[in-house]
Amino acid sequence: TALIILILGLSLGLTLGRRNIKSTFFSRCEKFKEYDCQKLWDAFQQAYVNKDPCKVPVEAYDPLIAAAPFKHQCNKTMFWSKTKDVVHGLTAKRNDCFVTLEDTLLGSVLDNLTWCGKEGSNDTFTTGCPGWSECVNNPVRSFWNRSSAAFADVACGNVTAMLNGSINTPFNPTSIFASVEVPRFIASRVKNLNVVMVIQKNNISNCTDPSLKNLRQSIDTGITFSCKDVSESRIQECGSKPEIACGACW
Ligand code: C8R
Repeated sequence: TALIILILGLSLGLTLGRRNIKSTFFSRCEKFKEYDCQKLWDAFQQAYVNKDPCKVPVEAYDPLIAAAPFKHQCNKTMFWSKTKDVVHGLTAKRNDCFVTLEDTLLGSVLDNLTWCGKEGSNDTFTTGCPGWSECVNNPVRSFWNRSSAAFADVACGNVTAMLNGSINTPFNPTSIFASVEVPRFIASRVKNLNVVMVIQKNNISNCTDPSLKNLRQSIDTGITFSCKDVSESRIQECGSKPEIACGACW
């Protein structure tokens, strides 16, 4: 009987785990009225299901991206690197000013989730999946690389990026922001890149950091670059004062 209970427990756990990501996907997806969530779930699954979880290239998500294209959000696009919490604390309150990838359908549906498939199975697993750096072509990493590329492709006008002044290299070449998004900013679409350096009490870098010089030098010459050191509390204030105009916040 112990064995039967164990097997029942395992299969129940498996079913629940699976239903979990699917139901999370659907409940988050249904908040976006104009999309067919079943169609998107199918497009999502085909990217990794029945595959070795270390052999899911970024292109595997092309059909998913095609099924949920980003709308143009000129002047509002917000990028970030190592500042997720500050940024989302702000955009939760000021989405009239800034739109992050997590404010779009794809970003919001898959935020904070882990998933992978397995060869010879049509299931979605949420445990035992490769970690971010375990292999490059893992399902989660490829998704964020692919969706970040698509998100950067539609950025235009005034673009904002929040970087972290509490780390050594705020503009880190290995980040998605540096390696995937910035290279896709082209002067015919993006006019200004405005970096907001988030300054906490014990900051160790700011806009004068050498990595910011690299950023300034790596962008297309037609794009105007600016960087401003702004305290974290000031950014939080911006979120709680909806009467302040978007551009006048810092
Ligand atoms: N972007 C990348 N990664 C994202 C993401 C997103 O929108 N949303 C989530 N949840 N993640 P980091 P970065 C997860 O190292 O590498 C876009 C992924 O699991 O602080 O420069 C976004 O448009 C991934 O492991 O920053 C933003 O501009 C970490 O968060 C950059 O790319 C990446 O967080 C941020 O990517």
